[in-house]
Amino acid sequence: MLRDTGNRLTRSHDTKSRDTKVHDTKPSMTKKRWAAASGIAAAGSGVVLGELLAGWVSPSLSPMTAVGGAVIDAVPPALKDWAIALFGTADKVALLAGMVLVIAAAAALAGVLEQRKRFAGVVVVGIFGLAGLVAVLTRAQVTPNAVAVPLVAALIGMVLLRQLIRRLQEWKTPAAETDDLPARRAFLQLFAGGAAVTAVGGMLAAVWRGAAAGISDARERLRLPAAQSGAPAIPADAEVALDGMQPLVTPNRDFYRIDTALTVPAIDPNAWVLRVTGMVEKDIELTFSELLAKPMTERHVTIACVSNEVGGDLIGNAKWLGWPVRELLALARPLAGADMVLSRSSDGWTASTPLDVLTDNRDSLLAVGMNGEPLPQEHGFPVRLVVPGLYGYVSATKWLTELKVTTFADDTAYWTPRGWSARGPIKMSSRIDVPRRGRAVTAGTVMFGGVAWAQHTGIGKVELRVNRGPWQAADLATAISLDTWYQWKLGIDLTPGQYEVQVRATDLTGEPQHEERRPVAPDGATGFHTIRVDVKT
Ligand SMILES: Nc1nc2c(c(=O)[nH]1)N[C@H]1C(S)=C(S)[C@@H](COP(=O)(O)O)O[C@H]1N2
Ligand SMILES: [Mo]
Repeated sequence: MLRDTGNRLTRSHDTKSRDTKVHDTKPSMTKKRWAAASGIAAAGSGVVLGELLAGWVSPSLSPMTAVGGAVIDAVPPALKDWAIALFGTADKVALLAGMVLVIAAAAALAGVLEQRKRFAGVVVVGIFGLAGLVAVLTRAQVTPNAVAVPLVAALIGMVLLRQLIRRLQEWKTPAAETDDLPARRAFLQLFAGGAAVTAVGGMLAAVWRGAAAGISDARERLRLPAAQSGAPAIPADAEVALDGMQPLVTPNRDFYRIDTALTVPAIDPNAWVLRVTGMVEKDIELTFSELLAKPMTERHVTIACVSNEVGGDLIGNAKWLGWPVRELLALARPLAGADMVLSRSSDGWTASTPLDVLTDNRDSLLAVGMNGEPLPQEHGFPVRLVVPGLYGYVSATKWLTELKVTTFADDTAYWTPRGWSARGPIKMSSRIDVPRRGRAVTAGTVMFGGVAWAQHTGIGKVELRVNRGPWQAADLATAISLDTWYQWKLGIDLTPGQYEVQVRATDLTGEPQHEERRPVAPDGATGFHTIRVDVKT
């Protein structure tokens, strides 16, 4: 009651009294600053409680991940390079931090506005809630629960902001010669509550997301079946003994990661189903336990990203365990005229893979295992596609949920309208890994080493040339298979000085690597990897 009166009394004076009052007995913070802080505590409470609520009622889609996902999808192709970096791992943290900063700034502004004009700040908070709602509605994982969350979050933020500012005004009335202690306490209590919810809840939400709601437990407990068709043994001479070489099989923790997922999808394997739909005689639904009961194949396959620059490291070789996709498609029986499979992940990302690549006798897998363990969550747990010979963006769908048999004429995958080719066979390439960048090299026989790949075709030879001189054949190690990279090495006698060294591969059909430098877009870079070597005495 008293507060109401105070509120009405003070409202008309608000605008004139918004800055420092020299006669305040507690001058530590001005009214304006308290208003800004109130905005942050109110909006922070809304956001954090929204994230926690989402963790409970809508684990696969929260307002923050929805907004982040919408931002990622909306990145214009012109900002492609930035986007590519973004789809790595570290910059996702940067995006989240950026979102938090923008929200905090807007919330502070909302607090100040609300203090000047009743409901002005509340409207700002409401607009942010609406933005969250729109973002959620654009996501593939949208459910009624997911839609409710930003509404609840916005309501919390709006009510809390109004209450905080009302109490602030009762405390810091322009007329007050001395501090009004009860009013001050009333404000500070609510403020401390909001700040505590934001801080503690924020940490809880972060931990919760990090633990991905128990999915990592399900993954730990999982026992993968043995392969009925095991991976051929790695030939003894497949690995070049040379200091500084990359391992022939890339450990999971070092495997490059590329995707548009702001937070790694957490999929309960017991709830997972794969749907085969579209131009098929028979729709199919496959559960995880049904999949694990199928005869498994294990193969080494080197997958690569179309965004890999010449000489880049967005490529890795792993031993994948899975059921051949062609077996599943054979059960569904694709209709005549179909020429593409649009694979879809739990978060709505899609890839367009030529149907024949999934039905020919190469080992395109519905993969559940990577180097002897269940797929790591960031590499697609519980099930992903692995297709020898195609770039990841047109084949390697992680967190797989649907295979739609269709045509290139009728359907378009995620990256196609964003400036990338609808089809993406991997281009042959080669890379020099030794001597490492910046490593001192002494005159004499200098050892060079690296990798070359032409998945599903195979490498015939690798050559080096110094200062554009004649090509010299390197020792090519034995392949694991045509679907993996090959290691190579070559010793070259060099006297002290500066040299330019280039590498070129030729595939098993005799086709040499293209010298012309082309950018990664729209369908993969070409050119020779070129390094400078500084030979010292
Ligand atoms: N769901 C989903 N799957 C995806 C992507 C994605 O953005 N979302 N990116 C693809 C791309 S561009 C590449 S190169 C590979 C990378 O697989 P990795 O992260 O396991 O190395 O995953 C593919 N699968
Ligand atoms: Mo990629």
